[in-house]
Amino acid sequence: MSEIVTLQTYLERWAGGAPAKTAVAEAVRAIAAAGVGIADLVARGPLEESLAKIRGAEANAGGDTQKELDVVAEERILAALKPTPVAFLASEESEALIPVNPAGRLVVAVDPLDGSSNIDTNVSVGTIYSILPYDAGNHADPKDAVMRPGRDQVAAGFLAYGPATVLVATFGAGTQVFVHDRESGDFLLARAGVEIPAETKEYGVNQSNVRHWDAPMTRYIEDCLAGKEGPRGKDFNMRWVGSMVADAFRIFTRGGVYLYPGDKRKGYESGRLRLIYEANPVAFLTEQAGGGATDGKTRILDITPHHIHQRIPLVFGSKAEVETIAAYY
Ligand code: AHM
Ligand code: MG
Repeated sequence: MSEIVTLQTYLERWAGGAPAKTAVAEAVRAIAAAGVGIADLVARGPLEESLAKIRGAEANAGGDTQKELDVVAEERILAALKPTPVAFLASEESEALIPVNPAGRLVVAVDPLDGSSNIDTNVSVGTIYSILPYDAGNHADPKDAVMRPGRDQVAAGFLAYGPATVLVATFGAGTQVFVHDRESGDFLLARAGVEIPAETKEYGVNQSNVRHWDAPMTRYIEDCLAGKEGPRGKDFNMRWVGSMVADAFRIFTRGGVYLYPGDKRKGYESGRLRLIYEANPVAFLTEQAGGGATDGKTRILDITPHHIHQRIPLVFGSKAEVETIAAYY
């Protein structure tokens, strides 16, 4: 029987006692622990109906409506990070950076609850995180620490609260899948060194937006829809959960591509996903699993953000298919 490796053991081995890595390990452990609490809330489904309620008339920092669970999830993550070496938290739900621990040497960026529109539908939702170094001496404004291209991330990952609560994590040396074991309470390593198949016949996109898309995107999907007889010479399948974490988990399991392009709707010119706490962590995980991530023209991890809550067109998944899509652009 192969060795059972808990998240704790994995993190200790990875950090090897090095202070900088131990700090990252502490932050990831805290986020995972907060995630277990959020998963418990999500699992109560309609028994916690109020969590799916829209908060007053409030919109979050990105201009979306805020649900009760969005805010509760942020509070849980912030509380879990307090005793860790994290200096600041950037969150989808808060306009400005939130101070966490003045002695911290990391910044964490999170989407506390990804897939908010699915909260009351018993469909997977999740938490996405990105971890970057913070140096009080170098970063005059703490915001400078998060306004970095994604290639500077030291770790990233997401939790998906589905039939299983999973943690997909990278520390820059491959992508690992951990599964929360309800019996022991631990996250157990289930798949090490995930490899996304380079080729695929499966794409995920919100096709109801077709009339708003630009020409390259429309042409790509038309060619997929044309199937065997079309220019792609193969029949495609379509899957769209509407929670990026769930779509990403499927891609990490069997390949595929996820697309959220920019479109002509007001506010969607750069798509829907946020660069710093959605696209960057998923791009890091994807590349570490042999896949690709682009905005159509530029590698996601090479884009320098100009705003904490900036959106970015996002295509990620099976490498060859991502390259094909980039070629349409
Ligand atoms: P959220 O963080 O507010 O939940 O928004 C991000 C979500 C993604 O999880 C999902 O893929 C996408 O938005 C769905 O958007 P749409 O409802 O336009 O299809
Ligand atoms: Mg999200």
